[in-house]
Amino acid sequence: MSNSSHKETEENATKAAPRRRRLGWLLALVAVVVVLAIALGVGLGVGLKHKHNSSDSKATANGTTNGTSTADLAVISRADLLGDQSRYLLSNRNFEITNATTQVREYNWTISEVLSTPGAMQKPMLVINGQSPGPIVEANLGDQIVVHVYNNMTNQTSMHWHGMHLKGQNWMDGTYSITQCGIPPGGMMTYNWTVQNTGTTWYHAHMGVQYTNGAYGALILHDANETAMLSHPYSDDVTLLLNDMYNTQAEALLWRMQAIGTGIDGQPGDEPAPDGAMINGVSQARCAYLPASNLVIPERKRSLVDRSDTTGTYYPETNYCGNETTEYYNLTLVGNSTYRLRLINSGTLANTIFSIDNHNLTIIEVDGTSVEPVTTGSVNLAVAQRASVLVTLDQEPGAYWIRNVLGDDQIIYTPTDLNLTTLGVLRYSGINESVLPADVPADDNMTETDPFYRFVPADAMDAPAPTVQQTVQFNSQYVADNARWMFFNSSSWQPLSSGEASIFLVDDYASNVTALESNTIGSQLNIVNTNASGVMDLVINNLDDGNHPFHLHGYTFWVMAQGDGHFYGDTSSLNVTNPMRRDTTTISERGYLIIRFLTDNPGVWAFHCHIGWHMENGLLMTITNLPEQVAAFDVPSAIKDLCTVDSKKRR
Ligand SMILES: *[C@@H]1O[C@H](CO)[C@@H](O)[C@H](O)[C@H]1NC(C)=O
Ligand SMILES: *[C@@H]1O[C@H](CO)[C@@H](O)[C@H](O)[C@H]1NC(C)=O
Ligand SMILES: *[C@@H]1O[C@H](CO)[C@@H](O)[C@H](O)[C@H]1NC(C)=O
Ligand SMILES: *[C@@H]1O[C@H](CO)[C@@H](O)[C@H](O)[C@H]1NC(C)=O
Ligand SMILES: *[C@@H]1O[C@H](CO)[C@@H](O)[C@H](O)[C@H]1NC(C)=O
Ligand SMILES: *[C@@H]1O[C@H](CO)[C@@H](O)[C@H](O)[C@H]1NC(C)=O
Ligand SMILES: *[C@@H]1O[C@H](CO)[C@@H](O)[C@H](O)[C@H]1NC(C)=O
Ligand SMILES: *[C@@H]1O[C@H](CO)[C@@H](O)[C@H](O)[C@H]1NC(C)=O
Ligand SMILES: *[C@@H]1O[C@H](CO)[C@@H](O)[C@H](O)[C@H]1NC(C)=O
Ligand SMILES: *[C@@H]1O[C@H](CO)[C@@H](O)[C@H](O)[C@H]1NC(C)=O
Ligand SMILES: *[C@@H]1O[C@H](CO)[C@@H](O)[C@H](O)[C@H]1NC(C)=O
Ligand SMILES: *[C@@H]1O[C@H](CO)[C@@H](O)[C@H](O)[C@H]1NC(C)=O
Ligand SMILES: [Cu+2]
Repeated sequence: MSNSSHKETEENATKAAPRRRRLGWLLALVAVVVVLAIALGVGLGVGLKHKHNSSDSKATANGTTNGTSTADLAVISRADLLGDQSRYLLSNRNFEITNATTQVREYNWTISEVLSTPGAMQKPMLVINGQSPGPIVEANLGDQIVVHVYNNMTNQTSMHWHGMHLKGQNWMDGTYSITQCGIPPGGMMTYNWTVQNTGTTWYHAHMGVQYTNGAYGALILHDANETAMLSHPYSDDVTLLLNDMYNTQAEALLWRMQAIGTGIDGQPGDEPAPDGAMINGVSQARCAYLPASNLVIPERKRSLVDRSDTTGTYYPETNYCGNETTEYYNLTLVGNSTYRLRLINSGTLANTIFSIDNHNLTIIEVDGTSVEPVTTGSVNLAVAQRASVLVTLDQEPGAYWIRNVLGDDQIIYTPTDLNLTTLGVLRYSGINESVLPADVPADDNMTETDPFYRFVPADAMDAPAPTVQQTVQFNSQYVADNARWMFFNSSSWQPLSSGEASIFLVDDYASNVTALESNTIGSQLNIVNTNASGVMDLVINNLDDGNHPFHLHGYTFWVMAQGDGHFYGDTSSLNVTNPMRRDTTTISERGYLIIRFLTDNPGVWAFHCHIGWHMENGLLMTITNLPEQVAAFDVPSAIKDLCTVDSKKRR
């Protein structure tokens, strides 16, 4: 019932290889179980998954999407891609943290496809106003955010504001096929929402695996009353986006990963391994991973590098490894001062373990919640998790390595030239910008924070008693056609038909509460709450042998319990004294998680694993609160109209 012990973390650190070996017999076992399940008709979800329909994207013979061949794309230099790097320091943004007034913060964004070089090789990217990471969106509690998103890509898109409560504004959540239809190519949508909760977070495209190609950025929301700020003086505030990175276009990797019968590496279910990592968009990744070129995909017949392939995107063989000079992310700060570093795992698969050589870090905020300080040598964040840490420049003036080390527990195979460590340089002011740290020692500063560490909120709040408990389970399994998908109970999520979004289906169903109470939308798992003053416990059992960082949209939930094994008991006697509140938390392999939240936020809210590959394999379910209120939402007609365009012009 208590949180996972530190022992588990140590096991995790060394388990990449064993997991691989275990997979062999586990899969054999699963295959037997699935065959039995088919025979017995057991409701394991077998066969319910429809084949993902990727044929509606037009690809030309050389693998580019219709309308844009990569040869036509604008090429952006690394310097232009990164933009003004001084923007990561709050003091350079002329932003006033205040609770005296509120204001409208308006942004015009164009999302486009370009070629650029964040590491050693050029790659196709999605950029916002020509940059990746995109602009920093910043506001005070109570401000109105207005972002006009122009889609200059060949595919549809949507933009999500991670961790925002959006009470009464569910249609601004930006989840494709759930709270809106896609913004079509050449189209526009205005996101217009009120800042109701604050802290360090991020925004990202929420359609397919688009954000992996670069459509993401920091979202920094201030509260003049924030405990983390008021109880810890610091001289400036620095934002650091940390993520894994892929030199291949994410859609190509996804297509390979979902190849029927073989997956990306001959082992269905294995996730594409990253080629390196980034610190604020700067990478030292040298090569692009592609599976062995002779891998035959039974149902798709052709390999990714076969130019006669008409369904996938290929990556030119001549460019598997690049030879552009790589750079380090530079950060110059004033000696003897203390800074707040806002760390964001904006990645797709791997945890990031952040550290600065010779400097301790004190964690003061996690996922927007001020916490009792914890001092550590490094901070381990799963995908989509955030933490603010204090660092004091109390060492000999000089240059020190900043490290974003990828956790290897999610990385199943080792791509060419993968270095788990991506470096930046912290320089004390006065040190010449050409000075590098003396050497590149091993990652020796790893007094790692347990990823399941139970933080204590600094603003204590006890959890209320639950009024309703639901238990779900998830796993990864083969279906009848030998594809492998991920399931919540017996359903594996995929976007609804073109022109449909769950929020509008609830509308249609409002007169048919029975349909809703079957806990499905279409054929997909959707838990319905109709009590406006309810308190829900969601118990999630992980039947899979991997760790999964889960995120609930629209909420900062109470983490009531997590641990090994599966929970099938009653949750009403769990400890309610000031549990941690956050929006993304990891469910360990074959473990469980129990979260609690009020059912007072009307809307259709996604609950999903934030590993991009897993979400695309179906590891997503929805929670619909107060369907009558959802049906009565006054959604702007311009947003509803996206569904009309969508059904006519999909991708
Ligand atoms: C590209 O789109 C145009 C216009 O929709 C269509 O006529 C053409 O056949 C498409 N080409 C391919 C290769 O799909
Ligand atoms: C892609 O294929 C088309 C048609 O086969 C050809 O005209 C075009 O030159 C090719 N483009 C590249 C970049 O190879
Ligand atoms: C956004 O674009 C519109 C139309 O071009 C313009 O009127 C407005 O001033 C722009 N807003 C910002 C914040 O740039
Ligand atoms: C557009 O979407 C299709 C289907 O997912 C994908 O194959 C293609 O690579 C995407 N193109 C871009 C530029 O994202
Ligand atoms: C993207 O922008 C270019 C230049 O403004 C324009 O010609 C093109 O039509 C736009 N494409 C889309 C899909 O909006
Ligand atoms: C944003 O929403 C507010 C409140 O509903 C409204 O007053 C304002 O006009 C909207 N702004 C835009 C640009 O749509
Ligand atoms: C505004 O924030 C300050 C702390 O920065 C606090 O002392 C003050 O009471 C707050 N005012 C309101 C109206 O919340
Ligand atoms: C801010 O803190 C002050 C002093 O503790 C309190 O009076 C005020 O209500 C708080 N404001 C908000 C918005 O929480
Ligand atoms: C990289 O180096 C190789 C070998 O020196 C050379 O053949 C190739 O053209 C270079 N590629 C680029 C993109 O500069
Ligand atoms: C920090 O302050 C101490 C004591 O004043 C001084 O000796 C030291 O040089 C300072 N360090 C830096 C980096 O400024
Ligand atoms: C970091 O903290 C540990 C434990 O408090 C302490 O032993 C160590 O000296 C500190 N390291 C630095 C560089 O301050
Ligand atoms: C970091 O500083 C070095 C030395 O000035 C410079 O060459 C490099 O381009 C900088 N890195 C980035 C990402 O700007
Ligand atoms: Cu996952």
